[in-house]
Amino acid sequence: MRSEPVAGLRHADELTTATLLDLAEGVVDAIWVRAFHPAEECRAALPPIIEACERASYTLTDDFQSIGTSMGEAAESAENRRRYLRTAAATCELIRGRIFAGRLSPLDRLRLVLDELWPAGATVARHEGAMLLPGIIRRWPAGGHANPHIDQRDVPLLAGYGLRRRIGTNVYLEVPPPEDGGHVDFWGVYRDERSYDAERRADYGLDRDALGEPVWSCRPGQGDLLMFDAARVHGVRRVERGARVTAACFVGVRTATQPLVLFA
Ligand SMILES: O=C(O)CCC(=O)C(=O)O
Repeated sequence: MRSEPVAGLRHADELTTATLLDLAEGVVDAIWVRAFHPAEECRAALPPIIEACERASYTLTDDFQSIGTSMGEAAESAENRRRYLRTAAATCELIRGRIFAGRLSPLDRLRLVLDELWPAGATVARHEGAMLLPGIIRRWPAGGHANPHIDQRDVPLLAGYGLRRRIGTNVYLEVPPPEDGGHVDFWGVYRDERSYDAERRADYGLDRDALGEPVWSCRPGQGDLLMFDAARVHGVRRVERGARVTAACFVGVRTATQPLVLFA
């Protein structure tokens, strides 16, 4: 693997203007805020999430379930891209109206907080006037995992933005019991997305066995928020028991004088 080796990860434990700017500039690698969203509100959202996951179909992999068509899926074909744009508003309404049912969802709250903290505010990303999906829900049942991967900036729906950084952003609504996996493991960084493409597996991501030990592993608690540079190779360790549920999006960074853009 040609990513740059690192000795460990620097992370901040508060979300402030200063830590966001540090993450945007690569001064810190991650922001990990404990108990960002109240645990009882995470728990209340789980039954409608399970119900919606049973109905949803994620086409890229069987390794986890997803409510909403993701940017990763949209990047696979023109038909997926059309579906992504066609379904974004309905997915947003399902998550806001049925799943969080009158309570502020963690990603809606995050968007407000980012709008207040970032010098030029934060908004939903758009493509030719159409809203991109601002958030998605993912569920890993026992046995679920995600291969190590990066999330690329160079994808068609984001082309107009010229993003300097793509920040992976997850709020953990359910986590497996301690010792039962679900960690987010981190390795090195790909500066050049084409070299990542050259090493990709046929399904998605990279071979975990070829990467060696992760440089940092985060085991988030229920309600925690984790934000990290998505150019850094990351993967979800296999869930041995229980389940893992996240509210996920990406935060796109241009410069401090341009708004952050959110998409999933
Ligand atoms: O669920 C997580 O903790 C990380 C998910 C992931 O791989 C990503 O956000 O790209």
